[in-house]
Amino acid sequence: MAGFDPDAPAAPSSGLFGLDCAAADSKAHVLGVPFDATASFRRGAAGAPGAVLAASHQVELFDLDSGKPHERGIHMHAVDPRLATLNEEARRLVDTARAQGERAKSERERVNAIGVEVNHLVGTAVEAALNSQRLPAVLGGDHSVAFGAISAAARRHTGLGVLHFDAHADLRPAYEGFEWSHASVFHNLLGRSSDVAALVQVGVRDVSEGELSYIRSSRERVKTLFDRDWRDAGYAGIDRRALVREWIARLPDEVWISFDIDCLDPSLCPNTGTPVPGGLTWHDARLWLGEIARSNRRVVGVDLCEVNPGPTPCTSSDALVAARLLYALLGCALKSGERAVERGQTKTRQV
Ligand SMILES: [Mn+2]
Repeated sequence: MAGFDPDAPAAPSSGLFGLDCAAADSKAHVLGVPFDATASFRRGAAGAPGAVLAASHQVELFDLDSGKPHERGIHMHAVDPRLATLNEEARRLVDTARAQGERAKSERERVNAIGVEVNHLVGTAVEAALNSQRLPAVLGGDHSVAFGAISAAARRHTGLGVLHFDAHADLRPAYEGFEWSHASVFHNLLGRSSDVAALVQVGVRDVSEGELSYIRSSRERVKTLFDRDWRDAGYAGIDRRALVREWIARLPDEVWISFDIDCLDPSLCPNTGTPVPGGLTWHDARLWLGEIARSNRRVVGVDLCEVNPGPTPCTSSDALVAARLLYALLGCALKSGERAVERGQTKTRQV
């Protein structure tokens, strides 16, 4: 972008982070997915792509941890209008199904079919980004939208690891009868994609007994660092940077980062759909991302989900924190990619 001044205020009509990078000139491709129909406590994450775009104009482009990720080019694609249409339809059907209970069989079936279509749309977009050697970054929506994205990445990067930040384990077989619920995303992924080798979870503090036994019987395919253990490590004076490195070492070489913003302390995301007290501080999250960037892992894609800008986005911190987190995620992923190139890590299967 000739004449672009990264220190100047963002122009109101500019793109994500105040940039105006064409897709062809951008290493990172951000895909907004405004879908939140199965949110079980409160909806609103469908508003995240728009609200995060607006808030991103306040993000400083120079980052003390990751440098100048914007120089690699960051482009946000126009949102596919079909996604908004599907979300409206699914929201209505979910409301009917909740009101009618068991009787609403056809409504549940249609919601499940919509989930399949959302998975397909997201998967196709992520595949296109990966095929052109771009870094895909999915901005939800609720966490269900990560399924299509990670499945597509795992087809290309067999043996993929997922680093999953969340207050919840998201390992339920289905939730409220909805097969593609946000609460089931990793159950669906591990059950249907043998290309995903490992799931490492961080920040989990709400887990059902069924999910716990799923983790325990997964033969180490799922490894969960519970928030309680993270907290206790802090109280015990354990070097948490070393702990982070130890957990990152459990991941394979190629990694997708799936970040549910409710992993963070709810004071940072008060409007998120299913907030749980506790969680990572902002600095904890930056520590994890910094260590990933420095490790010999290559981040092949990221998603950021469950950002709910709230009824008055301008007076709430949700979208602003999310915009900064998205920039940190992109910085981490781009840095890890540069380091992989320096090492000559070319395991990527080309198609
Ligand atoms: Mn969650």
